[in-house]
Amino acid sequence: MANDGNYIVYHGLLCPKETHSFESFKYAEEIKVEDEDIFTVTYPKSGTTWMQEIVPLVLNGGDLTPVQTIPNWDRVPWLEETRAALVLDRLPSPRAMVSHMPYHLMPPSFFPSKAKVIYVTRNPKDVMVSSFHFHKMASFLDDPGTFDEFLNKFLSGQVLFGKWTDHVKSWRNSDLGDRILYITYEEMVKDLRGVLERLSRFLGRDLSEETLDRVANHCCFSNMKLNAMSNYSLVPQEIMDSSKSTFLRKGVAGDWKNHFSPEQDSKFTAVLKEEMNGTNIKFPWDEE
Ligand code: PPS
Repeated sequence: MANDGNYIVYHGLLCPKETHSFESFKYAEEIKVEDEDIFTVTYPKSGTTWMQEIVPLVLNGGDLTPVQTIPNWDRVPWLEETRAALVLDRLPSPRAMVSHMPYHLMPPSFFPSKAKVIYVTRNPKDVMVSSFHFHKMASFLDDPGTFDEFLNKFLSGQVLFGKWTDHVKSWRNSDLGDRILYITYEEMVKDLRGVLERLSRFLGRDLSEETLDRVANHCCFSNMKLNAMSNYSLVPQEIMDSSKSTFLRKGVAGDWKNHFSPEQDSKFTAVLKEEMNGTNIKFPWDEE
């Protein structure tokens, strides 16, 4: 591990010092994963906050109390962040956590356990756009530079948690069998109700039609944007400047089309195609 300005470097991955430390990674490595644990794993900007809202509601049968009273980072904490050591022991069972870790860097006790994983993937072009705006509003991250400069950093993996392709390939090639459920952000945008049904089956919860409707309604973008426990308005303005961009910014699929030039699109598509070559991993946005 090394220090690099705003970041620490963990196994070659850039992570913000604001929320991560050498101790927090050691804590994550040494955690005793329980069979009942549920991890939502994402490459940053793929739907983490959305799942921090959804998973507790699916687990508790749609009781809104935790999502209305506990900030998302304590309600469903990040495995690798500094707050984990403070809140993990207080989580109700089953424990729900989020993580940006690639597969091979999960805690050793995760692999032989029966813990479940929800892996959310998002069109990397939209991930990059979301991340670009996030870097503008988050004072604890380096300035992203121009859009073109940030695009090059994204493609070369000089961004938070490394290359998108490495992350996705690591989790898509996992040997977790029915311990892992793959969901895309785009499916959630298109049919949140359908995703909730899949999720509740995966998590062994039998939710009524009325509960599914209530959870879907609570977790729509416009309602989450109003929830102070989830919209990051509790974070001081000097750390996240909402006058530059809001954390829950647009919440749509395909915003990249408003940002990419035809040349940037061709380059991005070519690099990703090359890196995903031979993997048999197909996404709905590949055909766009
Ligand atoms: S982070 O920093 O990794 O935790 O970010 P993450 O939460 O993974 O991603 C942030 C993007 O998710 C969008 N988001 C939503 N979209 C639709 N509906 C709901 N309910 C929702 N909640 C969060 C959020 O707006 C960010 O995407 P952009 O494109 O920037 O709007």
